[in-house]
Amino acid sequence: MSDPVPTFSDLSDVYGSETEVAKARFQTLEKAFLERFGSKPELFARSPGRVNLIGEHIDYEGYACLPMALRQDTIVAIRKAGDQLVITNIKSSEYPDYTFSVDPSQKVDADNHAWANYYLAAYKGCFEYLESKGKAPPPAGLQVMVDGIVPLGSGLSSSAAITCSSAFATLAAHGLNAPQGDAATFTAKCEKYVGTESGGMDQAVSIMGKPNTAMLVEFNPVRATDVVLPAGATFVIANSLTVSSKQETGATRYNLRTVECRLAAIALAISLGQPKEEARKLQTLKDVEPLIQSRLSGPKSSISHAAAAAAEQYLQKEPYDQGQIEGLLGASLSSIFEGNKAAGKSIAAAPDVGGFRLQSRALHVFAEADRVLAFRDVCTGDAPGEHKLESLGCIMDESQASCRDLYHCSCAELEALIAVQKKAGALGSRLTGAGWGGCTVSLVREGAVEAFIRAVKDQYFKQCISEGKVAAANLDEVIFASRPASGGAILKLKSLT
Ligand code: NG1
Repeated sequence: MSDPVPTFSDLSDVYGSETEVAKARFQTLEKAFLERFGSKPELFARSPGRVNLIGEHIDYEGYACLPMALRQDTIVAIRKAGDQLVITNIKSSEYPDYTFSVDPSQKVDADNHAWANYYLAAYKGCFEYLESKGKAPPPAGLQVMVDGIVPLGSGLSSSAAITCSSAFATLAAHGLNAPQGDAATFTAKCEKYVGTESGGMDQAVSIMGKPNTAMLVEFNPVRATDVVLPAGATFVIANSLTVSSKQETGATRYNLRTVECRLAAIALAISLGQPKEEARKLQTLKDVEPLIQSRLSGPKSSISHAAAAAAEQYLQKEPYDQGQIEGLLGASLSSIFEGNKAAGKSIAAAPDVGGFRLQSRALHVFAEADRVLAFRDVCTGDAPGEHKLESLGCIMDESQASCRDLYHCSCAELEALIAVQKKAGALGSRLTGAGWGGCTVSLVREGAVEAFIRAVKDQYFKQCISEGKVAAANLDEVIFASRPASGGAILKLKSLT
């Protein structure tokens, strides 16, 4: 965690057996950069997407999750030149050029969902971090070209891939670097400039991911520990082909969940006897644990049961309206979330989706936090392999049921895909990432993967092809087996020829 983001001079250090494919991509990017800017880039940086195996919507509540880095990544080519930030994309017809001033204190216009906002957010985050360390260089013009292959809005964290790679490229272009732990912390903050009240799991695993191992990512401070997956376990990712953009739907979905969880934490703390003024300072459901702990006579392991029991006892099952919550908390919501524009939008939008559901959000978070540790314990335990696979599958299925019934972040397409996958032999199958669309992750026995993928293509994707949602030629991009891959890196390549 205190090691800097690694710098490599050879693509094989990052891409291993897939180096040739990666090399072709880097060559194309270098050529496009040369055509666009008249010079080759000085260096590249890359950071991958991730798949979360278990632990959904709990990172922003302070609880650990268990993701792994993917081979799909974002590459940023960069060069110091001129006196502006010129941000371009290799897919220039889909993603137009943007030009910004070099002033790191400029605001990101989060209401305008521009793709280049992610670069600008990373740029601001880098300077803020460097200033806090007294190491900020004078701002300089930068030419940037981005090439991302993590599917967007699909729960595989394309946003962390672009934010982290942009941050490394910016640091490296100024001859600087940062410890991985610091980079994970400041890039998580960057997403807030873009308008997402993100947790921190994605950036942590995008930066610290390693080949052949999933990671238990914990927070405050952010840290990652290897979790070796059982032999014979293959995780298959499948895209429901429904896109849910957090930037565009945040007010009623992702950001509203973060608001509901914080309100649930404050309401619980008050019910457990904490003075209102103090309770209103709490940020996460994990912050309520000491209060629950102090009332607990049994072992610490039963804390999540006690927390769930408290949520059932003290929070009403029906959604709250704003007036009810303000009465309970003894303050206006605008004062509790003062300065948080994203939360303000969610508070205004909550009546459109029936109000604030505090009990079910808290019940999901406490139980999901437990499932992460149970999943880790199965992986590291000494049960026979087959038994381990079945246990992991059950935990994943329980997580899905909770995401659907308590957190309300599934959708019809995800449910249909998961039903097909269970029928096709998945030991467990669940949405991954924020949900409301995007991808699923399924645990499949190694020897059964081919038949599984064939069955899902036939029973889910055939229909998508006929509806024009995907071309038959691209099916391998929407359903594929994944292995844990390398985390982020700076690439000062010897040669690309
Ligand atoms: P995705 O949907 O992959 O971007 C988001 C959050 C995570 C986490 C998950 C839900 C961002 C950048 N990422 O992931 O931090 O909260 O949802 O578990 O907002």
